[in-house]
Amino acid sequence: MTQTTLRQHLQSQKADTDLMILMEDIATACRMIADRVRHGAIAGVLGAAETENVQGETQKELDVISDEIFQEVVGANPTVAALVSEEVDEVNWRKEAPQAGDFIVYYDPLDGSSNLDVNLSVGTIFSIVRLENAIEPSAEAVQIKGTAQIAAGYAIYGPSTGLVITVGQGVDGFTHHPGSGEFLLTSGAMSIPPQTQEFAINASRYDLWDAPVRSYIDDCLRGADGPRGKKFNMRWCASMVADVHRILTRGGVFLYPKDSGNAGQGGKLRLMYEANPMGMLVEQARGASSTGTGRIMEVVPTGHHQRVSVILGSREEVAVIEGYYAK
Ligand code: P6P
Repeated sequence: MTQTTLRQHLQSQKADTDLMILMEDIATACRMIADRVRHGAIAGVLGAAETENVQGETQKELDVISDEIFQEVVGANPTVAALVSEEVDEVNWRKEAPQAGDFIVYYDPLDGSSNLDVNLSVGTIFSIVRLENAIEPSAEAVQIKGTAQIAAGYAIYGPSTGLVITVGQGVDGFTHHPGSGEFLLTSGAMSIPPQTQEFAINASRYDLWDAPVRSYIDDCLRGADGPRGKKFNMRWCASMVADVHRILTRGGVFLYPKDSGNAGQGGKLRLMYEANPMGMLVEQARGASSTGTGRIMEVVPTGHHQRVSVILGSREEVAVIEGYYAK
């Protein structure tokens, strides 16, 4: 087993020094979050905080703790101009006069936190954009298309603590080594098989789905004698990081489409710190990421908490689903 560390791997990819340092700081924040998550009930921080986030969701104690860790560790990096967090309404400007070359980091500090109380996998998702010019701090200034991302990734707090990243040269997976504290390269050049027989969707929303989604799932469930001519399996972790990690590891397709229950909000998952980073990772691993009618990373943001339909994974299966929308 090679012992390549995150830094050594980023050096081998000739990542820009400031970006490499930022990725190391994000990895440090994820290690600290993992430590808090792994103490679980013992630390007395499971359960709900007495607060709601901007999404109107009751915050878990660990949501708040994880966001604070990210702010303290990553926000201390002098090249970070702004932090955009799922847990915080306003943009967290770290500089009064952001310069060209500074970074904006969008993040969901603890995605899937409803799984914490039942000890299932959760994660941290991040997206990095680099400013090409000096800007004036404003809410609009962080509304940047996903195609501008220079890096993205997630930490997954599962049986082991993993870190999956891209700096635009493919996707690589690392595993936290408790002894050294390092993230060691364990899955180089992750690649999503183009075809799959496994879909991930919250099937309890069947009655809310638009016709294309319902038709697609109906046809998959008709199995080998149906129009798809093969049997499908279903998985749903209620943790995007866990579902996407499975897809990056063995293929599959993940759907959280806009439906009649969430259409007023534009969908469930957030564009800037869930759909865009996962979209970049999936595309860098030769998969596809779509709203059903277009590429996720081409969506022009109108707000840093906006929501969007998400269909991503094995590229040929995503194309099949886009075909249902096109009918
Ligand atoms: P549902 C977690 O709250 C999350 O944002 C994603 O991680 C996950 O895929 C989805 O929502 C789960 O949604 O409707 O199954 O609770």
